[in-house]
Amino acid sequence: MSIQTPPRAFSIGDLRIGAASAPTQIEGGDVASNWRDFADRPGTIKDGTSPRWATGHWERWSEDTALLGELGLQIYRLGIDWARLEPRPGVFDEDALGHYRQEITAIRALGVEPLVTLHHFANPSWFEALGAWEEEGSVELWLRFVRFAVGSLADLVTQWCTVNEPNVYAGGGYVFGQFPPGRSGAWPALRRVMRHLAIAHCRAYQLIHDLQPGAQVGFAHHLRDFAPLNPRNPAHRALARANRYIFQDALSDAMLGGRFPTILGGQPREVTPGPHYDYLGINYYSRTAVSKLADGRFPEVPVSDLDWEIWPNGLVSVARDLHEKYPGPIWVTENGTCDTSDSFRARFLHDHLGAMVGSGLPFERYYHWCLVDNWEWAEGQTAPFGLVHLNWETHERTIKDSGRFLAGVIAARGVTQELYDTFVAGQTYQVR
Ligand code: IFM
Repeated sequence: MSIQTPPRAFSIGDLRIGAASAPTQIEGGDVASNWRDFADRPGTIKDGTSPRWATGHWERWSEDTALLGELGLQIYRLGIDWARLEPRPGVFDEDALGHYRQEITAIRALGVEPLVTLHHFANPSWFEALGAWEEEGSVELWLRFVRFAVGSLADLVTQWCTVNEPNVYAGGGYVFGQFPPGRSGAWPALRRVMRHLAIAHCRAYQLIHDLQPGAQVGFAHHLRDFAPLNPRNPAHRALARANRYIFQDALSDAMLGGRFPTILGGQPREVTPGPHYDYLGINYYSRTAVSKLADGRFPEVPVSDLDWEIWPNGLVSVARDLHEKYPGPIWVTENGTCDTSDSFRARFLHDHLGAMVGSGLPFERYYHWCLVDNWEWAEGQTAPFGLVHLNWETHERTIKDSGRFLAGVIAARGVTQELYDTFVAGQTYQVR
């Protein structure tokens, strides 16, 4: 199967374009979180780095805000750090809140619309010590933070993303051992963590609407395009369906439809079935070729520097499947690629945007992951996804060609022949 190449030049219509980020990956500082503590354990992070350094955004936030303006981005997804805002149970840091208020005010002053994420993989250390999302009481503890955050920012923010990628968080931490708390094969724990995150989203959806009736609320669901490695092999086909259900579809039913299947422990008393979203948030990166209960990929396909298949058609197919069951506006809350030399990112952007606008689906927004190269969790500083290059020594930021390309697309409201010839025509994907 090959990538269906979109036309060289195309209009993006009303699609709004921006970038996304997460506090732990950019801010830096000695914040007492599960990720700081995990990174302190030898051997957990590929290059031994820590979120203590990240990109220095906490000090350089106004430089990064200026970059949003320079690139002409229309929307920006940023997170606020629970661990920073609630360093001790029930005690909120008003200075940190003031810092975020200043940043969000500056973002809005540029005409850029903020979408704020309330949980992006990071927990306060005190919450982690209580057993984190494995415990039923986790939901109430997090909702206390949500009440504080939304109540304190409601005059500046109306668009909220409750939870980022609950499946990746739970899988990374409890099955694959790459995320805190670093456990492997802990399937019963995985189930509890997913259940509690799903309840947390549904309850936050309700709570935010109670606090701010006009809010737009959703979550960022990591969706993969699962395909049988050998489509003629019935076991591969069955496993592709099973993987897909365990990884993403069961959570879609719980978090979008408010219907908790048995695999997630059945219907909780506190959640009423019915829609729990105002937009469909999709984080899409790649396709998985299935021959067993683990990630795999097809041979001889275009790949990123992390060896993830580049498969733009998959973005449309996961969005179509989700939208058929849960109709609504589609916001691509993340899409991007690890490209160390920026030698194929413009083509990646061209091909994904082209697939979206040619699909006939109601894609309203596209948040590129990410703005500035950032700290990529267990990969540390080794996996650059940014539109803007970061010098890790000096923290100097330099816009890449792919950033210039995306800026041009936003300004021209599409890919023009000139943009294509300047940025895309000379780029090819590596095939492995
Ligand atoms: O960096 C991450 C992000 O935090 C969540 N989604 C995937 C990105 C790339 O791995």
